[in-house]
Amino acid sequence: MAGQRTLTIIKPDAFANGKAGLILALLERSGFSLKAARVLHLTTAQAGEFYAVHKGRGFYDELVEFMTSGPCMPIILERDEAVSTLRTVIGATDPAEAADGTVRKLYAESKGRNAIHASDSDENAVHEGAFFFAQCEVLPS
Ligand code: 3AN
Repeated sequence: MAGQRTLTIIKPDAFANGKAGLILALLERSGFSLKAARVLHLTTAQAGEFYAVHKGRGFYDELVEFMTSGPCMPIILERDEAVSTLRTVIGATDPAEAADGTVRKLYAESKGRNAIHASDSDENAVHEGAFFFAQCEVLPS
């Protein structure tokens, strides 16, 4: 359903630090329900493909290295205005600039190791959801 779903990833830093449960609780408190979830350790090829849009930027290699440094947790979330609401709930890319109470303010270490990913548009939410999950692995509304 357009506008109702988004893709988040609890990144390797937060997962390794044992913050996955706390982040899920914050997301659920923010009105999201889980429609698909998994734990996986991305390969370099998979991380490179997922972040292909950033290829050529100065932080690309660092980003791929970080995202392959340990397990992460992709999740499809549902609620009204899913993309924009999740962007607000996770906070600014740089935790130093993130608002109080946001996931990144609470759990991110730096602009690179920033705890969580969120899709930036409905179109990318669909694309990113399909990157991680087969249709039969995603719950209906
Ligand atoms: P966001 O995740 O807030 O949408 P983007 O799309 O600008 O941010 O960047 C994607 C990811 O690339 C970020 N989550 C972060 O992990 C990494 N990144 C962005 N800018 C930097 C940077 N200047 N230095 C290191 N990593 C960065």
